[in-house]
Amino acid sequence: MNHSHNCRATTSGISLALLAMAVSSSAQISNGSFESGVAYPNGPNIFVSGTPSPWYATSFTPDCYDNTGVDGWGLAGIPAYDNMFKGMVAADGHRFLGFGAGSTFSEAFKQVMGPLTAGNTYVISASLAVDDLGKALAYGGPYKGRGQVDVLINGVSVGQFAPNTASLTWETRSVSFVAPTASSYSVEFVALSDPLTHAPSYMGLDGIKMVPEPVSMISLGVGLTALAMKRRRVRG
Ligand SMILES: [Ca+2]
Repeated sequence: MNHSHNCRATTSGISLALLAMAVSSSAQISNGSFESGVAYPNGPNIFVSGTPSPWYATSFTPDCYDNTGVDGWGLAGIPAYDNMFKGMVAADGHRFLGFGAGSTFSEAFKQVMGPLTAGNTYVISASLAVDDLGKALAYGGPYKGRGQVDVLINGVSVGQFAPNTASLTWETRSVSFVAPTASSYSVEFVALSDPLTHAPSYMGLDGIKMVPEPVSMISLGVGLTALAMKRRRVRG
């Protein structure tokens, strides 16, 4: 076995260990997939927020959907709610959140999350879907738009999840931001109507995650590779 091969293998081991540390220590968002906690303590109710802790509604009443139907809006549909997201399976686990926006309202939900490192860049990603089949006339609809989702950190917008390109289909969306200096941090998602048609829009969100910007980890890898090459030159 030659010496340079050994060196490379060690470097790669260090990179993976650091990468794992960076990812495992970055669970700033809790319950990002809405899988834990009771969504509706007194049973599904369209006039009550279905946001399981530590999420809470900041505008109107976002709705929890549950593939199993044990809590939240069973996917068999509730007649009064016109079968919104009928047949939709969660992108991750068995629950997702639905929320809508029209000309006079924008539903929103929020949580106080774990600490961030000020000045570092983070990426928030999620699965986004839209039910644009024109249902729920009595509840802010008909929802025919493909809306977007405003992402706020400490009450300040850091970008939007762009509208879906297909109906009832989970698509991955992300925005990145530089963490401000603050004593605590919150993340909030606000439903926005269709940016083109302004039609009321009803979206689903699931699998919300926050991780350090991959670029910084690539830089780390480049740094370690440079270090390894330097060592190799010295030893070789
Ligand atoms: Ca989920």
